[in-house]
Amino acid sequence: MNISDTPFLKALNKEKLNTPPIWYMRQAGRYMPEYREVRKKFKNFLDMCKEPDVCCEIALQPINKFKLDASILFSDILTIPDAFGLGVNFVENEGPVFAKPINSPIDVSNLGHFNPNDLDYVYKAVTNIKNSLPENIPLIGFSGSPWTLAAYSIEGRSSKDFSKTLNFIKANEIETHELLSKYTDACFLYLRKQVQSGADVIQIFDSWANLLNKDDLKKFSFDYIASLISALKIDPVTKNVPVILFARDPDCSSKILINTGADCISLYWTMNNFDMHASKNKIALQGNLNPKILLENKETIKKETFKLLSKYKNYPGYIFNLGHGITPDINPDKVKYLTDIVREY
Ligand code: 1CP
Repeated sequence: MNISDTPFLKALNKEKLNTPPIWYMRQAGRYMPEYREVRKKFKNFLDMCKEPDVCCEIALQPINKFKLDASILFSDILTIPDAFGLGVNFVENEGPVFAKPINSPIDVSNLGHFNPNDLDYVYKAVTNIKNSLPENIPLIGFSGSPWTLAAYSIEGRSSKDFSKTLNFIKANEIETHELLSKYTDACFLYLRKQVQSGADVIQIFDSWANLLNKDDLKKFSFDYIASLISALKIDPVTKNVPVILFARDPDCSSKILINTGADCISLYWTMNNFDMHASKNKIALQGNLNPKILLENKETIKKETFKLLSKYKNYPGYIFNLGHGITPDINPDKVKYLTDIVREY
């Protein structure tokens, strides 16, 4: 079977399908008892990501359980800052904590050189997952966007408002651009290796796009995403690999998203006014059910899902997904129910 004949790749190629392909952001994760069972064996989450066989086992859990149309590499976006030597640890109930965050402009100039081979454990996971998947299930590789990686690296942890980061970029614009350029080059090399190892599609996560106003969003995030995508589109290894861009609630017009060069936009659940006329036949769309709907009863889930499906049913190139990741408080039975009703619609 040629991977381009699968529903997921057809949708990314802007084909209209009767039933949309389905996958979920964070489809492998804490909401699954099978995942929690494996997770128990590791103190630091990143140590688990460094075990390709474990990543493979976890990536396949939701595929086997829900028969989804695409698999996603099991890893994290913070592998790149870790490879730059910033020392990423995942602390229980706190999330990521950096041992050596970017505190001053000098830290940017002192940042080491990125060696893509330091992330061999990720490429091994890609190959293992690809070899274990049924041949008709495409595999998504991913990276964070340069901006989102920079935000974690400066903040040194997760945060509601990333105030340290926003102060830093205002005070140190030149060094911020230096950091973003280094991360853009690293993302390119990293994604290229993932494709060489078996990834069929790429997704870029700009999870902290919402921190920036219109002008800064272009300057600090989307210009770098556009240059990353254009590098992927001219490289012989990656040029035919579709790129999906997820940006959380960005302060920009639909046109700006369309013009990033991505093949598909993954819509955050609040992005209900996206200009589908402007994107039609140019770009595929993915999304965007509010993940919190999965906490409601089945009747509500069905009503909201059918409303969404009717909105996108004539759109050429539509992929069913949530507007952001599945949260740990969601019951897996609801994920099964959701998947079944999308196929039944
Ligand atoms: O303790 C645990 O079990 C760790 C929980 C967890 C999981 C399951 C983390 C920590 N990362 C992941 C896996 C993961 N992360 C995947 C693969 C799983 C899948 O989709 O099936 C992916 C694609 C990511 C990417 C990722 N990591 C993003 C981008 C996606 C998004 O949700 O916006 C981000 C922002 C991260 C950072 C991260 N990783 C983990 C935590 C706790 C955080 C911090 C989140 C925050 O800042 O609030």
